[in-house]
Amino acid sequence: MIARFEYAKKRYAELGVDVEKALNSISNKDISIHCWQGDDVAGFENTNSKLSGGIQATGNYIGKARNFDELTADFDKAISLIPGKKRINLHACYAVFDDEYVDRDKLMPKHFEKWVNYAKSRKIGIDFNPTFFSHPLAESGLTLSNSDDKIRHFWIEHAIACRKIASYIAIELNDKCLCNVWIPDGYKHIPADRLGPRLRLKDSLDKIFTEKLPGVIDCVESKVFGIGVEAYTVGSSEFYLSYAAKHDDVYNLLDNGHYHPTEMISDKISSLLSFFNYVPLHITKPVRWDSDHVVLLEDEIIEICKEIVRNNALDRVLIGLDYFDASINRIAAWVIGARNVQKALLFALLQPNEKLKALQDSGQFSEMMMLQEELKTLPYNDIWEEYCKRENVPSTQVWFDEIKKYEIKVLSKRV
Ligand code: RNT
Ligand code: ZN
Repeated sequence: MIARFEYAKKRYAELGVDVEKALNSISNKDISIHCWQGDDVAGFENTNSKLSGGIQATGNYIGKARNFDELTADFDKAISLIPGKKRINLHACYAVFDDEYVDRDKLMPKHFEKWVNYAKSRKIGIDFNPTFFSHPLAESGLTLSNSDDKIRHFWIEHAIACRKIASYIAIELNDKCLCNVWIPDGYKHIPADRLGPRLRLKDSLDKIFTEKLPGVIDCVESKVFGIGVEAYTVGSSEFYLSYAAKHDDVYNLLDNGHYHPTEMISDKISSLLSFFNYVPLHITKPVRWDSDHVVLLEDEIIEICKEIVRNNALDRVLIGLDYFDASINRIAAWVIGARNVQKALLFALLQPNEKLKALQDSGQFSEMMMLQEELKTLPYNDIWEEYCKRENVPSTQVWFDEIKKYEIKVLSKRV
């Protein structure tokens, strides 16, 4: 093993790549893992609201987590098999109610105290999201853009409550907390008025973001369409990009499932880096639509990671995962997707980026193409295995044995 790693290191060094530096960079980069893969975006409210908002988790695999203890136990299992620094991404519907249930506009920091203690004990960060779906007041399909002032006000209050919770989390963990606004608002049929809902959304956002809150990085997430809202999405890409451009402390989150199928976010990151301090991401795998399949190690994921690394933007691009697959072991889904993002990042860190840029700038495109292709088959996996070893996680497919054992011992008992 050592011999293979040393050989691989030498091969990369020949191209000017410092493998130790790459290993050091990757182990310091945190990835925000979405809690909602563990329970098909169900949350803990127990109000019988079905998942709504034009998103869907399909499948019926055994063992979905049903409460805080189960979800954190499953998450623990997942992160024990994923190398690198981890964060957990929470939605407001994962509030833990010890005494009585409160509606979303009344949520308070205390409802996330258990999560904060969990994060402290695991030494991980937390990111946060208000939940604008799976709720009776989201049933009309419109939340922050609703023409009914009462409904719109309810959701504004919810978002403000969530920003306060995000600030509480940031202060408690002595960290930043990304707070992401995604709303499902839109229409199934061709609307008669496209501007009205957008102006109402703009006004709602102004109210939500009035107060600057310590530790919070605010962002907005656009979308192209959802199930049942195919004709019109209020929070479109142009809408939120313009909003973020006009508001100093609001950033534009890119979800790679939220664009037309041939539109790649790997080409958008550098544009946003030209104007914004932060570029938050949701990494997913869209199949024909925003299907939120498990992230695989594919060209676009590698290209996204290359953009982060070669633009020296590891601190500015905030990586989060976003998918929900209920058709396979949910913990395996977490681990496969997160390991793949780690693999793509490591691959990107092992590119001779300065050399490749110089070839581009001097117009040497034959050599640039040749080198990019040769790099694809360098002994990358030997570096990956060494990385996993240093991180104390299984370096090969044997991690799946842990999943099988856990499925028998724990998941299969959840009936
Ligand atoms: C939906 C968005 C959003 C959600 C999560 C659950 O299309 O991608 O980010 O997936 O908030
Ligand atoms: Zn998303």
